[in-house]
Amino acid sequence: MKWGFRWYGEKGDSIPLKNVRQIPGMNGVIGTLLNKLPGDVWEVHEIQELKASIEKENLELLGIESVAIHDAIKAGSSERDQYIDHYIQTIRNLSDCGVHMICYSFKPIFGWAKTTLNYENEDGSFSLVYDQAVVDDMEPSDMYKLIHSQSKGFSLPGWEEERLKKFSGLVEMYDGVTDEDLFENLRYFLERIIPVCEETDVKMAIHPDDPPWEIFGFPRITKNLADLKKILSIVDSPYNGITFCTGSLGADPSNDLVDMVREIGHRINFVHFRNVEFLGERKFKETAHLSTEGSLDMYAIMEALIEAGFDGPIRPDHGRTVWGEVAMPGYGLYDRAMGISYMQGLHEAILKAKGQN
Ligand SMILES: [Mn+2]
Repeated sequence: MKWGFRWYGEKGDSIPLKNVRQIPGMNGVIGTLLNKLPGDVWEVHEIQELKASIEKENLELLGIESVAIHDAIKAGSSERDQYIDHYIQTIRNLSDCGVHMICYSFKPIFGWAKTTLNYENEDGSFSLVYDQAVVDDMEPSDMYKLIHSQSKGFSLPGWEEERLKKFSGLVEMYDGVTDEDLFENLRYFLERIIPVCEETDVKMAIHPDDPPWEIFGFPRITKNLADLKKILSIVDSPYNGITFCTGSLGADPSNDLVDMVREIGHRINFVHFRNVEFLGERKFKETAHLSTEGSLDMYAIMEALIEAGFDGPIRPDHGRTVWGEVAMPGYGLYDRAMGISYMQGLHEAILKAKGQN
């Protein structure tokens, strides 16, 4: 496995790379170009600049999170071919720069949602919480206001001001788009890009829904094992893979994560490792990474990933905010650093118990 950390770039992240580098055993970061809007081509010189800034600190650019998909592609509107061409050019440019993994999602309007970004735990740390009962009393546009009001001035991925301005137009664009339509639009996209990914050795990794159920009546097609298997069957290629996000999929107790890894582990191209605690029906809190802190068995998930032969990038997903750190909610340094050390500990112990290292 390649141990990574999500990093938003010198201008977008509160955490300097030298601090990431000081976490033991780090291989690299999963980077992004924050100035890119969905549909833009990522130019070679821009990718090179990002890559050089990371390699300067002796870290590797392990992949991109995310190259966002233009809404014309997701909604299946008439301009989609032009944006698919742009996406293909970005895949080629990333490959030319030696970047071989792209995380993306295929969700209309909301990439992820939470109802509290700064929930205070009894130990004084802060967590992200989702409560369906709160969402049931909201209009979709209220979710933007809520996230912005709690983001502490950071621009949160998927909740950019740009998209907020276009919100009513987006709602109109997806009017009448069913789950099946969204899936067919994903098929159209994957059938065109995966041959290019095979040619250029760039692995795609679709991120699941967070939370993994329908919200505000918008279609959602990445919620569970059946959904993911259906997506993997569109193009049966290792380049058409998934981001196995334990905290997203694991928020639904009916998703058996270990079973999922056994079934589709050979198609996992990227892992987000995060624990959640079930607080009630469709209500959960993001916790520290340890099994003892949440509802998921992180040991069993790590063991399943090892048994599946997973050797791609893995990173700690959202952490709590601890020790008074001022950071983007979910993306502080300290709790994610503790998280990755725990992940590495699990990994070493499991391999040694198997006599493999
Ligand atoms: Mn994730």
